[in-house]
Amino acid sequence: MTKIQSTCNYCSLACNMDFYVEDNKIVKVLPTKDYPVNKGFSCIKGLNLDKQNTMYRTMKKPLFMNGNGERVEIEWEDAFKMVAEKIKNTKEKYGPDSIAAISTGQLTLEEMALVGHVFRNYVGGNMDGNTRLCMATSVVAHKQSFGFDAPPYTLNDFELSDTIILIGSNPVVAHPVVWSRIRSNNEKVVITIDPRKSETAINSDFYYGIKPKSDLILLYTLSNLIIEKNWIDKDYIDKYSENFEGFKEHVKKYKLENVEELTGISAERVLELAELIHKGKRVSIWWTMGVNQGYQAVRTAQAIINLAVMTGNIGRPGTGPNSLTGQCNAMGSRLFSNTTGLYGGGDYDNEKRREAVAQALGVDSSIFPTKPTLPYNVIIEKIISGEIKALWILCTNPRHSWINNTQFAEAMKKLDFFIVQDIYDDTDSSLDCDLYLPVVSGIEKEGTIINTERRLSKLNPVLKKEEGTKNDYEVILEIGKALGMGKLLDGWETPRGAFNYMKATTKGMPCDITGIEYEDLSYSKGIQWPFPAGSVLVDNERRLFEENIYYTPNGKVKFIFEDVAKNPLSVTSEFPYVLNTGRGTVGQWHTQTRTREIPYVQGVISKKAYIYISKELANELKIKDEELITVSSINGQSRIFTAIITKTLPKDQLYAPLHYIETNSLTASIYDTYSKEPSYKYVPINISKTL
Ligand SMILES: Nc1nc2c(c(=O)[nH]1)N[C@H]1C(S)=C(S)[C@@H](COP(=O)(O)OP(=O)(O)OC[C@H]3O[C@@H](n4cnc5c(=O)[nH]c(N)nc54)[C@H](O)[C@@H]3O)O[C@H]1N2
Ligand SMILES: Nc1nc2c(c(=O)[nH]1)N[C@H]1C(S)=C(S)[C@@H](COP(=O)(O)OP(=O)(O)OC[C@H]3O[C@@H](n4cnc5c(=O)[nH]c(N)nc54)[C@H](O)[C@@H]3O)O[C@H]1N2
Ligand code: SF4
Ligand SMILES: [Mo]
Repeated sequence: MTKIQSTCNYCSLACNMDFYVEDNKIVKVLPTKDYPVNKGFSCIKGLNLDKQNTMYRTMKKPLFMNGNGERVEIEWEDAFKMVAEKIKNTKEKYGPDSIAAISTGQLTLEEMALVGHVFRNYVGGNMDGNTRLCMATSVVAHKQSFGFDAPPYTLNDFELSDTIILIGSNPVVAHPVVWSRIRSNNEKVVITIDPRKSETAINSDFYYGIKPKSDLILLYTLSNLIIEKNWIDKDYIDKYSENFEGFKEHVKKYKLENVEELTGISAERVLELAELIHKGKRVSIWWTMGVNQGYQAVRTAQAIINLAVMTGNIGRPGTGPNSLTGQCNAMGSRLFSNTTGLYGGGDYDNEKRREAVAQALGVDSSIFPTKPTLPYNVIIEKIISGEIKALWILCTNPRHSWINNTQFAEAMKKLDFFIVQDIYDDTDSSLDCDLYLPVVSGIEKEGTIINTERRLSKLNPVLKKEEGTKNDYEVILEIGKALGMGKLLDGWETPRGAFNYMKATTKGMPCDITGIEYEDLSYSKGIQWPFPAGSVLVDNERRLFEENIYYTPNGKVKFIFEDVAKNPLSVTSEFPYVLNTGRGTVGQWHTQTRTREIPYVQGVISKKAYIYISKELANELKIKDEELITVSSINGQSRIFTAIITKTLPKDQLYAPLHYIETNSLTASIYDTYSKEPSYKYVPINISKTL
């Protein structure tokens, strides 16, 4: 029996697991004992990583949808040629803007880099990632405030904090290993701010039930109060930040008198929260999708950053304004997918940066686009308007996960050519595509993953893949060859080569990893960026900004703020309730393509879409537990759900897990102004008994 250490490629913690393998079969999976992230623990998804492509085995060969609407198997060579021809012909006829690709935060760093090279650098098409649905808000907030997309913390800050504030974050369900670390000792205060009494809220010391999407008002009021009480760290503000005076003036209008009406939290309780922050010696504030997915999300994330900075809770152990990522390699996608920014961070319109990246890759800088890609929502809109004709999606399932997902169904119909690269041929997106490219799952491939605390770890092939099957890297490389990239693919032949290119692009950047050898990542404890050449690893837990120098031109962190805007969609008399959406259970992963293979999960979860409704509303409308109800959305769609009565919701709110396709049929096309991240968590709806 051989023990192979690899990385869990579900959530952004990227736990390490030991796979015991005999005769190319996994006999046992155990969490790696001394890995700094999970320290011998894991959740049910990690323990069941062996169950992928077993019950729903994908094809070995591509499937082409012929003129009669039948899917026929074709040879790989023909598929590569077909993709290349379609891309070239469409580009010739309609220009490079007529083709698009959507990638993901769940591929490896090397796969992302290669597809960016093929599709953005060479083809010149638009390419965004599903990270837009998830992390775009944090990216923009970090870039503007810190000068670089740099989550400052190390996971050990959870243990080191004496006061932990979770805003729009439900780690009990979404980051279970983190939750066990939060609760590893009872000496700290855990505070949760969420419109519903989530699994995390129930287990917290303090819970603040906030009106949906009113966090910005709460944070500004809290800041004003803390400034008035002089509970700020004046020395830190003076030395290391910019525009505090502007912020101080700005928040003056956010007064305790109005806070209850606007946020649902009483003045006394806001004062209590301010006192808890003031009393804490090491306060950390963690946010996830309840903040990122909103119409004014970037400014909300920045209000958290402002609060941490002005109270001196940054750059020290156990502190920080800390954004938790979602998908295993969201951080890799943010730095190396070549979509919204250039490889290694930095902007497309920065000529110096284009030159530096060109030098690292040994190419002429003219191959790089000079502007960022069109964002996801614009790509979909342009497919519908007929301007984008061909789409290639990799490792994402937007027919289910895209906001207002019937819009994606409409887009699919409009496309001249739709390519899906997935481990399953029966996802909601792959079922109706023109060309399905089957790939093996994470346990049969290699590469690098960067987790939420900037830690690089290695995905190692646990099993040898079957002959005739292909992994993502091979498929993308072959498409590049078929497109005629020739010498432009020199050095890209293997994931190791791609890693070395990417490493070179980071030289001198905040995320410098020039000191990391690809080989050294295997069987290691992972390495957090930055790690420039010549670095010596002294500690496995490193946080940023310990020297209080930021990545902005003047080295100071910026206070950024604006007036609270009105939600573009509010409840009306016709749609009087708010639908909130998010994760349902630890065992269910997004669109459930993978977790449907875990028998323990299948044994306990609902097979049909369900929605939580408060006891009060159910009583008023005479809805019984487990009765079917029809939910109609302001977006014009209605769907049937099983009603589950709960005590965790206020009367006027309902909650539906995103794991069922019905949920996103109801969400509405609203995005944050700066990040274009969808506002998944607020939809005006109405409900009725299903007749
Ligand atoms: N089991 C499981 N784990 C996962 C995933 C999964 O699919 N399944 N997905 C992974 C991914 S990609 C991600 S991004 C993370 C997401 O991790 P989380 O963001 O923690 O999960 P969500 O359930 O989307 O949302 C968190 C909370 O935000 C709250 N919320 C909604 N609106 C508001 C608001 O206006 N204000 C505040 N303060 N809170 C609000 C919701 O009620 C919810 O409890 O989970 C990761 N982990
Ligand atoms: N209503 C609502 N909607 C949401 C959210 C919400 O909170 N509320 N959250 C949003 C967020 S944060 C996220 S991250 C998105 C997630 O949305 P998606 O990315 O669409 O969801 P997944 O189910 O993770 O899709 C991943 C796909 O990749 C395939 N796959 C797995 N491994 C591999 C591989 O190695 N290679 C390839 N090529 N394919 C592979 C899987 O079979 C699956 O089809 O959903 C978003 N949608
Ligand atoms: S907590 Fe996340 S990374 Fe760890 S085993 Fe579970 S899904 Fe995998
Ligand atoms: Mo996500």
